[in-house]
This record gives sequence, C-alpha cells and structure tokens, in this order.
Amino acid sequence: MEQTLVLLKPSAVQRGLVGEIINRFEKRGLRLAGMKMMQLTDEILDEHYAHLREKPFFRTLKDSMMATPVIACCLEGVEAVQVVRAMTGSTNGRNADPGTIRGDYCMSNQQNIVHTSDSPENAAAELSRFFKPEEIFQYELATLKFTYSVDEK
Ligand code: IDP
Ligand code: MG
Repeated sequence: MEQTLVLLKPSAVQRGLVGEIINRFEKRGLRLAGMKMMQLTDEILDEHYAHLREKPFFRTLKDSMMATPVIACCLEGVEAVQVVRAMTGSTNGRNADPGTIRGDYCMSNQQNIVHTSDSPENAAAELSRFFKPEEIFQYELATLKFTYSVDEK
C-alpha cells in the first residue's frame, strides 16, 4: 500500500468544497489514514514549494496558501500517488479535464483547490513535513476485501 498527501487549499475551504472532495477520495476506495486542519507558514511553504522559489508567482502562491487554514490528508491505497494525481487534473484548472477535481471545481492556475504529491518519493517527504508519525493511523477498512482482489494488495 502507498500513502500520499493531499492539501485542501484555502480555495477549497473558502468555497465550501472540503466535504465534496474528501467524499470523492472515499468513494474511490482510498483509506483516510490522517486528516487535520492547519495554518501554513512562510517557513513550511518555503520547503514545500522550494521548486518554485524563483518563479514570479511565488509570493502570491504563498499568500494564497496562508489565506485560511488548509486541511491536510494522508490517503492510502494501491498506487495511491498516481491514482490521486490523476483525480487531481492539470495544474491550471482551465485546462484540467472534466471529471478531475480541478476540472470540475476551478477556473484558476493558482487557486486550484488541492495540492497532491506527484511521486512516491515526494509523497514520503511531504507526509513527514505535514504529519507527525502518531497523526497517521493504521486501521483496516472493513471493505478492504471488496476493494481489491486477493493478489492486488
Ligand atoms: P501542481 O500543484 O499541479 O503539482 P506545481 O507546478 O507543483 O503544480 O505548482 C504548485 C502550485 O503553484 C500550483 O498548484 C499552483 O497553485 C501554483 N502555480 C503553478 N504554476 C503557476 C503559474 O504559472 N501561475 C500561478 N500559480 C502557479
Ligand atoms: Mg506540484
């Protein structure tokens, strides 16, 4: 099983989309292993978006991520990173495919509702950035054997 990070951005919190988005992941069959509300800071965003530090939109991106608290989620499933990333859609919501979260709920390149990890390596680093080990819970979903075949998990 793989774990991945989802951040419901201030654009999701403000627009009342938190429940709807978590519902999509639950319905897909992903297990919610951790979830909390947190106020992001300059320091954590400098790390989290280090790959964008030189971009002209870095300041507005950080401000947009601090506008309200975010909801951080740890989701688990077989190949969860790529499954959640595919559900997310392209960065710019205006180009994102209908049926994806961004393609269904947003019109913006920056106010694009969710952050999702883009590789297993980044997922591991991001989960340890946003969660303490004791905030990730190990429990088995009663539906597990109806979610995967015996040789899949
Ligand atoms: P991703 O969220 O699809 O992985 P990244 O390239 O990692 O995209 O960028 C992180 C975040 O930075 C995006 O989700 C978006 O909020 C913001 N961003 C990316 N490119 C632009 C841009 O060209 N203008 C404004 N904001 C951007
Ligand atoms: Mg990214």
